[in-house]
Amino acid sequence: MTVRKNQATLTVDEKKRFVDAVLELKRSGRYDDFVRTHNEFIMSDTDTGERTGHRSPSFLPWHRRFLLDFEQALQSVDSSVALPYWDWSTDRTLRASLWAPDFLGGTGRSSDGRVMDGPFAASAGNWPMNVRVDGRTFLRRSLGTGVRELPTRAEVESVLSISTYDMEPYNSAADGFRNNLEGWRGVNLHNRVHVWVGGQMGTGVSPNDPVFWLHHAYVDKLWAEWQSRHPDAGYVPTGGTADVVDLNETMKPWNDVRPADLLDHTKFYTFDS
Ligand SMILES: [Cu+2]
Repeated sequence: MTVRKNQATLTVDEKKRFVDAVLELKRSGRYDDFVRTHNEFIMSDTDTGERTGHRSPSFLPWHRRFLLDFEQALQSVDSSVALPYWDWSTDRTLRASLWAPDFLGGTGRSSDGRVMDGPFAASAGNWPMNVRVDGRTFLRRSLGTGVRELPTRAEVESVLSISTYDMEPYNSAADGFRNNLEGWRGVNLHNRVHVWVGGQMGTGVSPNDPVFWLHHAYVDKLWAEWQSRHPDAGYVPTGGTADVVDLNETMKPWNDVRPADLLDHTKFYTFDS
């Protein structure tokens, strides 16, 4: 059974195996398929039309399935690897071991945002930006400049306390847990982390930065924490909603999985705590 661990607790060997598996997916071309898929959904999910991956109730189950696909791809390279999560409410500075050269590398240089160290630095030669929204072919970050502060634990708690999963109009204007976690409303958790990292993470091709997976693994964990705090609250809507994925409707691009199939993460993995 896969156990997803806090990235701060990984051993040197676990970090190396994770990085090596990611680099192998990149080398084989499989990694860029994930970047492409994510960008296609970012570009097509709209508040007034069909919406599946983002700004909609299915934001959470869609990313859960997307991460499962990626984790299974990693495990096809090295069966010992699981996705780690980044608790950005705790590991909230540039000094976090997450950004060390033996893991994801640090922030970009000020002139052009280019990441200069770690296994994903352009200079290492293993991380070309093939799926991109502009001409720049190197991984970029500007940690803590687009927005100064990552969310605090108190802000996370305030969102976990919201007892309704989602609300009409089921888009970026909605109240409820999902939209406050996604960040279009309220204290802004998930969206703010993308902006805090900057570079490709602030764009539709955000999976170009491997921190995407660690960020979303923590967002996914917060969904699980919300479920255990609100055992009587469930995914909504439950049927007949235009442009929105109802509980028992299948989701694109897979077309064989429904939110209902993804509510219980313990069918697929557990967390270290
Ligand atoms: Cu995201």
